[in-house]
Amino acid sequence: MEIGILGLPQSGKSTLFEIMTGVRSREMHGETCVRGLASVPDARFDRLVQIFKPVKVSPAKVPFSDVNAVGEKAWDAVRQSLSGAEGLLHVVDAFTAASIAEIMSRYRKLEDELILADLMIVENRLERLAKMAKKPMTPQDVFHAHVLPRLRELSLSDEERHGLRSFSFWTIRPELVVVNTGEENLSVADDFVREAGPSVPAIGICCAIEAELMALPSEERKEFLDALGVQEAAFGRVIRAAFSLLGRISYFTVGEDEVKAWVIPAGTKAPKAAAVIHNDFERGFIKAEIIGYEEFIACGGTNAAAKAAGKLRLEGKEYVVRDGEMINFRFNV
Ligand SMILES: Nc1nc2c(ncn2[C@@H]2O[C@H](COP(=O)(O)OP(=O)(O)O)[C@@H](O)[C@H]2O)c(=O)[nH]1
Ligand SMILES: [Mg+2]
Repeated sequence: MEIGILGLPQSGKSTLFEIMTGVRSREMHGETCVRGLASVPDARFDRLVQIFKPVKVSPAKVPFSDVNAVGEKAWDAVRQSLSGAEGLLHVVDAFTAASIAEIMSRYRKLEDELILADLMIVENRLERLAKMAKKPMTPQDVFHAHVLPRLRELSLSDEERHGLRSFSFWTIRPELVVVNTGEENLSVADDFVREAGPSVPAIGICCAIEAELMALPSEERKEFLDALGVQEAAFGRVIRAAFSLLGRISYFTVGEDEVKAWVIPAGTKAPKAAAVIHNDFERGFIKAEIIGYEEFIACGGTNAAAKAAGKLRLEGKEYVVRDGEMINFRFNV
């Protein structure tokens, strides 16, 4: 479920990547693509950690990739490094821009390149298909000939998306725009949202302030945020938005040994959700014992109290797991 970071040179990609993952991308000279994991901030998870005080704490994670490529071959490097990325984060430099028009034109410059890159692939493929028109087409050829000319207008099903996977198209992947604002000009992100319209998910952040924040010892971060008058760091919102952009949710397993958030696609049924922990959990699935997070807290934050209040449910194979549920799987192999 990797997310690739895209943007024009010097837009703040590596700065953002470093803040989110803690991996020092700019110090890794000679590495074209740097990968790192970002923890997804979740107040519910933090509360469960407070309650259970576990030995091990395992929040949900999202993998990000930062590409360090310059020069003529930069685009090829980006294309190759991010071919497997499921989603994209497009960082736009708004901290050196003089006007919203300039920000929009920077944003569109890269978007146009992405569209063009996809169109070239489409055209090559269609040309090849036209040449072999006299030969019998495979079902895949037929599918490509049908879908490729209409790529941008389509809302693709998962199956169709899968059938196009080998092309690594940019424009069919979910994308979140990160407007990297100046220290004095945070509201320019709202202007961007107004200009780009509701179909473009976007978040404003000032990477310079966030980098300063992360350079502080963790005890001092809270004071820094209080001084800014905000509850949490903005990069946390970026990670969360990226996480939901990919249609992921998390469920929790809790105990004194570990509190862990497990990541699954929204709409996953209980046995497949269990397989994320171990294949045996799916193979030998019997039931899922489930307590909703809100109900657990409302009952005072103990399993016994939730059980006594009748909040523990037993669900079977067809149950679709929901975000924030606390689950204990019963299985037998
Ligand atoms: N003033 C200011 N500078 C920034 C901000 N974000 C990044 N920079 C600076 O812009 C330069 C390019 O950043 P970098 O993350 O390396 O960009 P990349 O080429 O997209 O990876 C660095 O000198 C950063 O310190 C910001 O929000 N405000
Ligand atoms: Mg960089």
